[in-house]
Amino acid sequence: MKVTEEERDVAPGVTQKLWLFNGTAPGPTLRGKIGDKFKITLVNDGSLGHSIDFHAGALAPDQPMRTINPGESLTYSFTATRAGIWMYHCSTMPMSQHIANGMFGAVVIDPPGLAPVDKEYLLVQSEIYAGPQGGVADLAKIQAEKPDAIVFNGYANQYKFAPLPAKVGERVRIWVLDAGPNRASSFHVIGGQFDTTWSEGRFLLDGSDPTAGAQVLPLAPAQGGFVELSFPEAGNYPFVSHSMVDAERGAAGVIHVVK
Ligand SMILES: [Cu+2]
Repeated sequence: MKVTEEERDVAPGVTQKLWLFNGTAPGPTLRGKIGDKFKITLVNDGSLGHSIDFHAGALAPDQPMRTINPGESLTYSFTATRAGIWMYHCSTMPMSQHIANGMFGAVVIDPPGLAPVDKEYLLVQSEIYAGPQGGVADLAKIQAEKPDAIVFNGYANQYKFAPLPAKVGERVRIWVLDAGPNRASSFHVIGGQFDTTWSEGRFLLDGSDPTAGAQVLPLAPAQGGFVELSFPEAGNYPFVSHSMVDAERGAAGVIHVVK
């Protein structure tokens, strides 16, 4: 995985010099199953020290999570022994700024026996504390917890501009990770009800009781899970963080459902 520092748009008209894993924020989603061994080479092609911390594996952090200087690399190996959508992030201080400036992503380790679905999406919620145009995340705004935007997959309102498609009656699974760095997420689909929710290692609802449903998937910073639902009729179903000020800051999109 290569760390670079590159300009990216994070909202209409807002460009920031992000710190990135493999050129995107969120970084690439890694996926595997219980027992898989992951071996990641981290290469620092940036101008500052950076590092990586994978929540998906348990190990002594001292060496693999160490900060490396520009031009250096390290190898990080872990074995996935527990299912979930696990955060990874740069852990170089100030960590809040490294995460807010783009250094986060997801590792999905599928729960054994998870049934296939018709459509699967993955959303990572994060916060934008815009620095000057073309600059990096504003540390004073981060420390004051005053975000300019809350975003799914790195760009404010992107799925309002390009809705996620689904069909009436299809089973849709949406994985959600709250990368923070600071704010919780209350993931909700307007007009939808979740018949299945899974978070942090267990089903909250396993879909077996047709009279049981959920309206949100609550996630503290760094928590993740998934929801499943199907749509009763064609239409445009918005999804939001139901922390409403965050939805209004850009944590909102649309699922476009057709017959
Ligand atoms: Cu970093």
